[in-house]
Amino acid sequence: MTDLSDFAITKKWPARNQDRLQLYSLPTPNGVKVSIMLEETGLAYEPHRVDFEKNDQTSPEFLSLNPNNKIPAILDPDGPDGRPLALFESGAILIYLAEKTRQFMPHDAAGRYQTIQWLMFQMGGIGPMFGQLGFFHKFAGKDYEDKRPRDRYVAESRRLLGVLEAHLAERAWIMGDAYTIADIATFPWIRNLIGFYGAGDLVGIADFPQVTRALEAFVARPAVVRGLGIPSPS
Ligand SMILES: N[C@@H](CCC(=O)N[C@@H](CS)C(=O)NCC(=O)O)C(=O)O
Repeated sequence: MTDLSDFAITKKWPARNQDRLQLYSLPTPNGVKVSIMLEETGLAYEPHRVDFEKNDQTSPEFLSLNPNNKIPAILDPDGPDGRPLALFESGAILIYLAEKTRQFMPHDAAGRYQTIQWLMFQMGGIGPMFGQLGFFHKFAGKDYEDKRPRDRYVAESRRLLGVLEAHLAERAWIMGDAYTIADIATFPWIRNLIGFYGAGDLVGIADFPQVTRALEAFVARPAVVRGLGIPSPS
């Protein structure tokens, strides 16, 4: 049996089943990418809630796995060569899980690189830009008198939505007929922009019907419905 006790994170979040992949997360747009992926693949795993209200993400145990104090992170007892693997950064985790299970990533080389390209588009563009828009529209930044930072992120978010809109005009999903980790990375952020951030009108979401059409298909998937609530409050 694999022994995960060498990993300090298991002192704070004990692994009940040492053979299962351990997920440390919270249902935020970055966190649910991994819970949705795990639900889609059917891999057995144990979710652990990292409570931001208790600053769990800056605890020494969490930092031992991710020095960047951000969820999601995983610890897989059955990593490459059968050895445990700890990983942070949602994009890296999605690629790892896709390759481990051979699911949600095309098997041909060109399709694989194009999927990674759209995953990077989310990681480097949609996530950071929408996140800044959330700060200036919904959180502390909304009280700033100077609206230029907010407007900058509105414009950039609209531009990114336009890129996605044009791409989806001829495709069911980002990679065409195949539903992939690029969709699993992207649609939680679109949902968050419209829902939690309440920024749909601000970015003119009605101008992006292909994006909202694909979002509706995404949130209708049973694994997505489950993943959006994991880890649940204890
Ligand atoms: N690039 C990282 C971003 C992760 C991230 O920003 N996580 C947020 C929640 S969505 C977080 O953990 N924030 C806690 C903090 O900054 O203290 C990834 O995709 O995994």
